[in-house]
This record gives sequence, C-alpha cells and structure tokens, in this order.
Amino acid sequence: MGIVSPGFSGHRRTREKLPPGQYLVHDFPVLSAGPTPRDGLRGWDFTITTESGQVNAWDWAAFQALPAEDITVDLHCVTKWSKLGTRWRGVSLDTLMAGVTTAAEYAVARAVGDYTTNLPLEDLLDGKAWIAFRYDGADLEPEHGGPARLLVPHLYLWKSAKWVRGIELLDHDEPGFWEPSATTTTETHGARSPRT
Ligand SMILES: Nc1nc2c(c(=O)[nH]1)N[C@H]1C(S)=C(S)[C@@H](COP(=O)(O)O)O[C@H]1N2
Ligand SMILES: [Mo]
Repeated sequence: MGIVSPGFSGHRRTREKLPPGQYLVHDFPVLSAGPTPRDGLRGWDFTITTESGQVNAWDWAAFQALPAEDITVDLHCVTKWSKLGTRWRGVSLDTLMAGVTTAAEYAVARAVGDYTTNLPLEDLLDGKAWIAFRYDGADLEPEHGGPARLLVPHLYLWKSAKWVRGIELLDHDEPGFWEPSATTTTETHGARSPRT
C-alpha cells in the first residue's frame, strides 16, 4: 500500500460522491413551493393508510417512543446542488411499516399544505427512508420540514416531503405535486404548471 496524502484521498472521495453536473453547497438551501407551516407540534400526527383503508396513526408521543436512528447521508436536488454528509435522526419507514399489512406497490407522501409526492413503496423500505425530526444535532427547523419530514436520500430531494403527515399506500401510481404525469421522473421546478 502506497503513501496517500489524506488531503488528496479526501478530495477524491468527495468528487467520486458527486454525480455528474451537480455542484457542492456548504450552506443548506431552502426550497419550498409555499409558505412554511409554523404550527409545530400542535395537532401533529403521522398516519399510514393502506390500500384497503386501514389507518395506522402515531401522535408525537407514540412516534417518539419508536426506535430512532442516527444517519449521515448525501442530499441531491435536481436543481443541481448536492450537500454531502448531512446528519439526521429519524424513525425508519421499516419501523413504521412493521405492523402494517399491505400488498401495495406505490406510496404517496402527504404534507401540510398541498404538497404530495409519489414513489414506489420499495423506495421507502429496506433502510432507504426515514421520518426525520432532528438535523445536525438540533430539532429540525421549520424551513427544512420540522417538526418532521420524509427523508429519502437515494432519490432526488423533492421526494423528501417536508412537514410530512402521512403516507398513503396504493395499488397504482398517482402523480404528486411536481409530477404532472405518473411517468415523470425529472424534477421541473420552473416548468411546473398548476394542477387544479
Ligand atoms: N412540503 C414540501 N416538501 C418539499 C418541498 C416543498 O416545496 N414542500 N420541496 C422539495 C424540494 S424540490 C427539495 S429540493 C427539498 C428541499 O429541502 P430543503 O428546503 O430542506 O433544502 O424539499 C422537498 N420537499
Ligand atoms: Mo428540489
């Protein structure tokens, strides 16, 4: 094994983690389609509704009683910024789904306001998604989705619904807020036309 300067190998590791066309940010940009909800925990609950209409609900106390995980992940927004090594604490969707019986293949995450986003259920399972409530050692700021947001770091960040309050399990795909059709796979902040 040769001698490698730590600075060089660190730099190379960073570049390898950055997908083509993305640039690094060191601040934490805020991208919100509407106003930031500031109700905090008033009336907060989180529900998972199955395709047969079965509702599984957690209030904040029940949610906090679930086992949480500390995770460090890279974030990628399709508007080209990436942020590496972000530290979160959250409850994994595997934990939340443990008692849920479903044959659904799709999910829609619903947030306060009219923000929704769709994704295949498998993208939420097997350690790939969390309901995150702490960021960088502090309670998650409202601007970034506090009290809790979906965090699906292996997908572009628009899937990580801020102020998330529920997930609906569906046997069919259903387009979300940025997704004018079920087949849309690219984020188009500027080109979105209103869905009425
Ligand atoms: N509820 C809600 N969630 C949202 C959005 C939004 O507008 N509303 N924007 C999405 C987009 S496009 C991105 S890039 C990330 C930005 O998260 P941040 O503001 O914490 O950086 O949130 C995603 N989740
Ligand atoms: Mo985004």
